[in-house]
Amino acid sequence: MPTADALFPPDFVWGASTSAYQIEGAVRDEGRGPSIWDVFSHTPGKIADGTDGDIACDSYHRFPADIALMRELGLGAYRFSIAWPRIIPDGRGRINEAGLDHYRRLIDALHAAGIEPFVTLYHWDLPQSLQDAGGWTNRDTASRFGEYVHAVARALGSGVRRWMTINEPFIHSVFGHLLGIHAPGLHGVRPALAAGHYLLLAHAEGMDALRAEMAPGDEAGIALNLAETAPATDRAADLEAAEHADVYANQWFLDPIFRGAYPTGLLLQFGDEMPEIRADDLRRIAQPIDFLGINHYQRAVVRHAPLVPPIDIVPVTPPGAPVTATGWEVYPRGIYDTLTRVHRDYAPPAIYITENGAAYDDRPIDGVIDDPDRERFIHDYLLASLDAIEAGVPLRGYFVWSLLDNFEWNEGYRRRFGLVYVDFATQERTIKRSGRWYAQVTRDNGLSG
Ligand code: IFM
Repeated sequence: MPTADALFPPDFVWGASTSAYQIEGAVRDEGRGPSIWDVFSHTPGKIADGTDGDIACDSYHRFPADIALMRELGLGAYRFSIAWPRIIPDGRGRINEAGLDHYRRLIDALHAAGIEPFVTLYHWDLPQSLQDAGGWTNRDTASRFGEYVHAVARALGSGVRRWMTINEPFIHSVFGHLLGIHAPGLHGVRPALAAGHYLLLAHAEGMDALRAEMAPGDEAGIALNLAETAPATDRAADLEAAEHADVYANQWFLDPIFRGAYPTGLLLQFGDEMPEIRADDLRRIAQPIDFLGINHYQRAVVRHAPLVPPIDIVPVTPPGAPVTATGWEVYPRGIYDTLTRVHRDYAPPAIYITENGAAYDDRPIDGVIDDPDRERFIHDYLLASLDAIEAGVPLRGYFVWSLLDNFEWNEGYRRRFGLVYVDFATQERTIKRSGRWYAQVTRDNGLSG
């Protein structure tokens, strides 16, 4: 790729990300209880290609081979999530030692390969029994999360130095509880706002539990999906729509975590539909974090749409803009805008890009997966990230979504985000051309000319 040398700071962390339900499979192995995603994916009509995560990448059994691939990619870190229903199958009470043992083996194997585990504690796979009691619309779920985090941190803490409490509370609240396109499939403003608040409270419970168990120097934070917003046109209504969209897409979770308050724009519109917020909630949610994980894919270009409740805003793709296979706009400058804005307005002590990447319609030809679009995508987003570092953003690492092609939620297996191609019929893995290229990036600590 023709470019001048663009090198990252010496300690920069190069990684790739996955999540439990998307790759593990083995949904009935070694005492795992059912999760909301087992139930949802087995409900007819919910997943675009009619699939589920029962087998996925079978990474529960194949993690040694996956770690060998990580070594080939030169990864310094691997971000994965722990499946809550493997640890506390019923959501409360009994701890399943076999589940903990699995992650002990995974973490030990990562260390043996010289790869640092970055552990997410919740990536949307709630134990179904907690859903039966109201799930994230029930305040009690946050306390159950605290118990789970205590158990995990106590058992696995000696092998983990970087923790994330929750992945993308925005997507879980909106896709899962407002639009109904993700588990648990609820539809409503009230469930979505309740989920948002109780996920934030769970983050606070998780931070308390981690602080109680962590060793000095260990770090904990949260992973938020963030996207700068922009108006589709310069019409006043669209300008206003972009400002409102920023409240939902960014401020909804950033403000409570960094300022201890919900944004006024959210309260003005939805104050009456918020769940009960108790006196101490926001103070606890705003406790210091050691780093912010940012998942970034695309900016949010929006237009005013008076007939689209509840927020009268729709996302649009700018005419002629390049898009990925998911239809998401490729706009590398967006990662710079997001990083510099978060740094300016919220000043987290450190930031990791915990997810960035793109789905393309990869196909093996003679055993080779040639994916220049993904390579270009990551290259350009990395250059823009480097600009952000040069502008003073404390960006400490970058994780590609994803290590492997995997179960892309309601899209099933038809969206391939991996650096590694997975043939789901045989479970054969093949490093894509972008993966080979990323290995060079990790070796060079950046982009060489
Ligand atoms: O696959 C998801 C992941 O689980 C959360 N962030 C976005 C990815 C791509 O959609």
